[in-house]
Amino acid sequence: MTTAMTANVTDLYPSRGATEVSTPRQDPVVWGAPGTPGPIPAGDLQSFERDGFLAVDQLIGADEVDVYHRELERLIADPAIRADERSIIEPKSKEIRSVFEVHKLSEVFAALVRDERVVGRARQILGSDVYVHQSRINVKPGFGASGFYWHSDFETWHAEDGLPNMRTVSVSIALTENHDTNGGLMIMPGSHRTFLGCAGATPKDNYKQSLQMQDAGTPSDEALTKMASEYGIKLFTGKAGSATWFDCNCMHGSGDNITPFPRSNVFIVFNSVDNAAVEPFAAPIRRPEFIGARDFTPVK
Ligand code: 6CS
Ligand code: FE
Repeated sequence: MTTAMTANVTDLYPSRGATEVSTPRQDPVVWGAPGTPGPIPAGDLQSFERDGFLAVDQLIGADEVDVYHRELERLIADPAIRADERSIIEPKSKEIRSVFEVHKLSEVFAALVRDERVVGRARQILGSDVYVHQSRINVKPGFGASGFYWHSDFETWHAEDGLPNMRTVSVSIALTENHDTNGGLMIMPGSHRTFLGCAGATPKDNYKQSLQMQDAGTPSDEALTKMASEYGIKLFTGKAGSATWFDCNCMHGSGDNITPFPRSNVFIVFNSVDNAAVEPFAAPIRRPEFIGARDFTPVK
């Protein structure tokens, strides 16, 4: 067991050392006590515990989707947003790939974060008040937008952002239809119960490259083959307004989008206020606050 002491916090999940190393999950998946009131029915919480994810067919209505989709279009058409360091540009097409901290850039997305259908589910899963660790819109335009290689978000959020425990949940809300052809989210069901510590130290300023194409923190082919054979791979499709909630440690990724149909979503990461970021567990410096928040104010 690595006992790297970072601000007096034991490193439960070693990663980015010389070799790849698996550690069984040492945290609950659903932190809320059984029967905790909230929007998620008990049966769905149980499947979230088992699979590491929960699909919601219509988290927001079609009319609301138009509001959020128009807001996304407004943001990506704004030259000031494009020039902002919070915008990540597609390496090939030079189109906007993602815009981070949308809950601060846009009152429309700030309202979505506070919506009980959204934050209420996060509180129920995490069993506490929550704050936004990260938010982004992923545009994934058509005609070649590149995907996101296999990874565990928690591996990065632990190693680079200093989240001590697996008490973090993400929601991806589709703003355009997620077909089975335009680069949808893929998750290995059940993979959240094993932490895969990746080999290879984190380069300084890693985020400048990792948000376009992740390298540090990506699993080996052997590990991925073993996990995919054991867990399988589920592709998430759904209409605009559908959502996928997934545990921070799910092994997931998405393919390129070579169709003409954009696969745009808004992605919000809720962290428990009892799991606030400390110093990175396996990186030389913190990532910028627009990627890993340091404002732990609970969402009210
Ligand atoms: O590094 C991160 O925080 C981001 N990277 C990916 C590929 N997924 C999670 C997160 O948005
Ligand atoms: Fe991810």
